[in-house]
Amino acid sequence: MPKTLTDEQVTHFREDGYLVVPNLLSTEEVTQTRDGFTRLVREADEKGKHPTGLHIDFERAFDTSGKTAEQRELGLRKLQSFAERDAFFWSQVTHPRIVALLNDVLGPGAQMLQSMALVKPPEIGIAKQWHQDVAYFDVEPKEEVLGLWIAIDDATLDNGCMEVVPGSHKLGLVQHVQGQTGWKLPDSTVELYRDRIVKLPMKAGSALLFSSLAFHFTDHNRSKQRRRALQYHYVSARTHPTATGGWLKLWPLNLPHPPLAPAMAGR
Ligand SMILES: O=C(O)CCC(=O)C(=O)O
Repeated sequence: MPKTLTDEQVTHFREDGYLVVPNLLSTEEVTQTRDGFTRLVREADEKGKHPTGLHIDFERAFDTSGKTAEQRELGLRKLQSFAERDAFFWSQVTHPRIVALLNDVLGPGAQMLQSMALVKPPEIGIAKQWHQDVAYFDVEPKEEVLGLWIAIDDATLDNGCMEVVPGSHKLGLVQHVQGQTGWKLPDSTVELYRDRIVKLPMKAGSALLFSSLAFHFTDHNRSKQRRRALQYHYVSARTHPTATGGWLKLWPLNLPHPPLAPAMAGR
């Protein structure tokens, strides 16, 4: 497969643990993705229960009762496990442009570990504390897990753009503690790296390819605009769940249909 990234880009990814990929999605693809989020929220009930079983969470400060689907979308916090159930998003996860990118950093045969969309509603979208994504994933080798975070709105300093600590992926998995939104690094760890933090505002359609060992954070949304982003996690062909990760599913990217779409269930 021809290379998509330059040698300099691959070196940046390996040394710093992340790489910004400008314009990974076209304007039209960004619009289609936003429409996909709207469709999934409208297919779900008031509590966010979707017929296919994908997960929809609303921001804690948002009360869904008595709201129309259109109003509920403005309180959306997270969609999870949707690409493996939905044809539009499965075709995005497995798009040749993305597979070529993965090939450059993970080698051939990458698999999808997880699909998420993270939506910070205007003004009430809370911060995701500093963490390493592998704190959530019982897989090995941890060095061969990466996230592809794609901005679906302009991600700015006011609405919660990504922030990273370059080189932190070389520390391996460090201790986490439970925080308001799941695992987080202890404050004392974050303080050690505070002066190395890089903030990464990005245009809609641009992406952050990052090691799942990289320390990262997104702040509260203090703006009046939503901040929608996709986050797909991929692993190399040889990555496997550990003894405690038996529940994890790894999806090969050459499957022509979303593996958990209702019509496929039970096959
Ligand atoms: O998009 C965000 O707000 C942060 C996402 C993130 O770091 C995560 O869910 O692991």
